[in-house]
Amino acid sequence: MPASALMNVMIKAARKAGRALSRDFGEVEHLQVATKGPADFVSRADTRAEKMIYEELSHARPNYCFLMEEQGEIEGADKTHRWIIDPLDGTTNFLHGIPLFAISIALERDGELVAGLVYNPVMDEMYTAEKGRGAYLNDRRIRVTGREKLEDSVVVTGIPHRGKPGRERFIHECRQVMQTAVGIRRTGSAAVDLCWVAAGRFDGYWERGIQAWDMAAGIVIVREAGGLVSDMEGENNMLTSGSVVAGNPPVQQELLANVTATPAPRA
Ligand code: 2AM
Ligand code: CA
Repeated sequence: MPASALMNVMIKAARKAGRALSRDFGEVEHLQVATKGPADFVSRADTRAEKMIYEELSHARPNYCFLMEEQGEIEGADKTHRWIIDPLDGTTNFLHGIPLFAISIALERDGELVAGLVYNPVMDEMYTAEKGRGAYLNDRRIRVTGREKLEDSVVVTGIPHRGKPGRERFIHECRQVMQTAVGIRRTGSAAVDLCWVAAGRFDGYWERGIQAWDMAAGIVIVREAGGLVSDMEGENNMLTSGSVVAGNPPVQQELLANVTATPAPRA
């Protein structure tokens, strides 16, 4: 299916920012040896990519609202539309020279996620989906896996970062899932995790404590690839609760049941 006018706008913004991020990623390698470290450089790359995306999208759709990782909320005259943007998901990977990071752009209409794009510029993987139109990796239609049981599944998760709450609970959830799943993976980018579920590389994904911009685009992509996405309550409040469970339909259900199976420590 040819990309819609809306998706072409999103793709143009992502490609432009992706070129800049790729260049900066090349630089990071040199900076690894510098005593000061590349953290400031990466944060500048991040901010620059966000500005590029913001400029492209606000030019093409002048009245839409924005929610962005770096600049936060920007109100527009059209309250029915909101872009949700992460210019660099997987910052820690980027900083360490690991080529697993992505640009994430989602569009909400009347509070509902209707379009998502995730672009990993190093692998040149562009994931796109619009509600009712299917999910794509570059020009190829993608679908979630057909595995029916967690015991046959490889699932991916996110580990709470140093200084963040929820470590004990995470270890508890991991122990639960380890008892059944074939294996557990960790990429360091929530956007990549969701897209790799959509593309059938992982059968399921769970994580807590992430932000709306980490997951908004990926949620549309998983759903349009035939998968299910909910929060830890089995509800549709992922963006506000910060928790997410995704997968092909049976594995998503079983993973949700496992992760929430027994009372867990909150620390
Ligand atoms: P980011 O790279 O945009 O911050 C993976 O577990 C998710 O956690 C990623 O989507 C990543 O998004 C986010 N993340 C990385 N470092 C983090 C931190 N220190 N605190 C909270 N979230 C983080
Ligand atoms: Ca992020």
